[in-house]
Amino acid sequence: MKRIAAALLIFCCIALPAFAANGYELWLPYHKVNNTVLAQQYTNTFKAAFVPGSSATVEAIRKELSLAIPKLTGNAPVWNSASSNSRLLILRFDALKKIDVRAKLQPPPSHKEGYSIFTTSMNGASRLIVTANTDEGLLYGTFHLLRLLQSGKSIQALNIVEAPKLDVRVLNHWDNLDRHVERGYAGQSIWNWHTLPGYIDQRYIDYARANASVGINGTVLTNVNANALVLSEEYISKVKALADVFRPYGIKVYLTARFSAPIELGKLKTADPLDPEVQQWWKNKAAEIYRAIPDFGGFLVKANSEGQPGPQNYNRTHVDGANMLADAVKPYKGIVMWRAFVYSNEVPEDRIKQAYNEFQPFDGQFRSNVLVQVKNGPLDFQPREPFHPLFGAMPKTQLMMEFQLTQEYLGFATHLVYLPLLQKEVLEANTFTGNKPNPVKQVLTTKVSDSAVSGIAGVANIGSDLNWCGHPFAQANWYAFGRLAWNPDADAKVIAQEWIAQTFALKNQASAPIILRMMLRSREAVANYMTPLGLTHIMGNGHHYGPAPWSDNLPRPDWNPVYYHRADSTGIGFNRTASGSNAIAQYSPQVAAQWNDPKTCDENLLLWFHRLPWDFKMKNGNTLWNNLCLKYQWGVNEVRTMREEWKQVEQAVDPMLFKQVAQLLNVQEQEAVWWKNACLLYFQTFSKKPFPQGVEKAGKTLEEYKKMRFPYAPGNG
Ligand code: BDP
Repeated sequence: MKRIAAALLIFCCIALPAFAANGYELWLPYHKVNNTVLAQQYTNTFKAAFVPGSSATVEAIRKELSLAIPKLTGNAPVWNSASSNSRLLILRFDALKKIDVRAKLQPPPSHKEGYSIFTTSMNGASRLIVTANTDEGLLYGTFHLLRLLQSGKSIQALNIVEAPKLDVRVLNHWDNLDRHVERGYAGQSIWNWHTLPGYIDQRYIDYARANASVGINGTVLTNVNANALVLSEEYISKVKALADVFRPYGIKVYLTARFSAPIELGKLKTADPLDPEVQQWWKNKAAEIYRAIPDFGGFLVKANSEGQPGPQNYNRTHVDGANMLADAVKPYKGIVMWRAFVYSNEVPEDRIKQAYNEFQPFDGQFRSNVLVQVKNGPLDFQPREPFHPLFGAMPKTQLMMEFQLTQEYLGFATHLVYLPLLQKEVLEANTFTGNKPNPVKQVLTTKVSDSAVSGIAGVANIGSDLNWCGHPFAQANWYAFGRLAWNPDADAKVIAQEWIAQTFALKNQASAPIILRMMLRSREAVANYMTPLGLTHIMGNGHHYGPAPWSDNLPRPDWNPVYYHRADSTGIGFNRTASGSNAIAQYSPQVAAQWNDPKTCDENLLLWFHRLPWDFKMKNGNTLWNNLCLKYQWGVNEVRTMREEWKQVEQAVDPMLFKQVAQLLNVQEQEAVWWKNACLLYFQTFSKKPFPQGVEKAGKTLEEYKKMRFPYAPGNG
């Protein structure tokens, strides 16, 4: 018996370090600070901490510090009951002002979520102060402070003033009530609807902590392909249980509203938005939800898109539909996020033009509590797309951005792709609308009216996997989404550095820049081994796994890859200039002028806008065919470099994590090679040209690639 116990003990001791690196703690592992000077500085500061108040949010702040500080410093924080003798003060500004009227204070910004962190002398002694106008501001300030501690920064002389640049910073969960996550690659939905409301999984709390730590202040719990059931009385009580968990962390819940819910739940004959009974049904439903959840955020709606019901079923418009819901939630300060991801079943129009065509004419007609949620890219979250032409084209409508964090089109959860680089490309893109520089990020942050709220959404990459996101590096995309949502001006590289510093307990600091290089490399790598030079949407049908540029068997032409690349013996690409679909005319004249000419068009968007012969001469003097081949090869080579870089950090990272990422990078390399070979062999049937020097031979035949089937690829449907 004793021997078993001893063996168990040894086993636990061996198992523990590995458990610590399983990724569950995300970027909040609070690793022990190994710099003794800093550890002492932190310990001293937290030896006398004054965090007054009894609200649930202040409780959450104290709880977080009680968790973090002992792990970071080895010493628990000591809570003072008075400000005198306290080295750290975390309290609201109105209370702070009363403590020492002569002290030099850094007031927080007026924004309700803003805060300031500064060092000053109070009553003759040096103090570290976190202050804000609200408890949420204090929470964000506390997490900022913890970020500094986790990154090994000195906190002796601080002067930080922060406020978010966007109001609504939400995750969109494409989670079904049966726990299947549409386009989810990290397990099941974390919402266990069956055991709610009685059972509160610790995960819900940890999810809230993680979001609050990066400033995410909302969560849409359910799939855009919505189920009306979530609006039933039974489910509202489950949603309320989650809302109660999230509230202390400044997070509001939102639900997707199925447009036909009045018929399905309310047994009405119609869901016509102009029908008074329908309007009343939604008003009653809103009242019912707000009775249970007074700070309910509002609705997200996918209507008349990919088979979802909507106002057009009744010959009404998106404006009629959105405004009806907006009126229902307005008394409670709720909002409606109405998606612009629509394309018509009937019109044989270039698919990427359709959202603009349908929405732009409605500029100025939406209620002020409606945000039109525009996907990144006029098509659909591809590895690279030009910015959506609606940005800048609806100056009287509040538009919000929808980024996709789950990697539906970027290698699922097996490819390491650091998405903020892709996102920054778009946020910084200049729309040139209004005859002035007007980057997409400015369109998002500019309020179109005094009562408007601004926003941004990220389609979550979170599931029940132990490490939440499947790929350990996919956590960086969740982290960075929050940071960019807070401040779209932020630098993607700096965010990656922050994430690395907090997440990994690196045994040597020389490894951090190597990991950073891998992450920075990953964005161009994926665009090149999947869809270089502006190619798009050439993945497998339905599940979207792997390459299938030959696919042409789906009923709608614009669901098939052949529709997008249009390769034949005369060339490749989609002509979107005036002589083609003229999608280019949806952009401002400056932007259109640049992209209209293949000589001035960004090469990485070339085949998005142009159809060109295989021997078209590109800027480097090489033909289009040769460039295409070399780009694919370059993408593959970059993944190989990432693999080599990861090997260099083996000694610095946890062994289990090392092995996990090493294996995933092997898969990524194999899949990059698969993409390159399958696409080039297929395009070669039209170009009839050999691979140029430097491009590896394909290991399989085109027929072999075409035969590959993946009936159980995850995330589908
Ligand atoms: C597509 C996805 C599909 C989503 C749709 C959407 O394949 O699963 O429902 O977008 O965003 O990219 O509505």
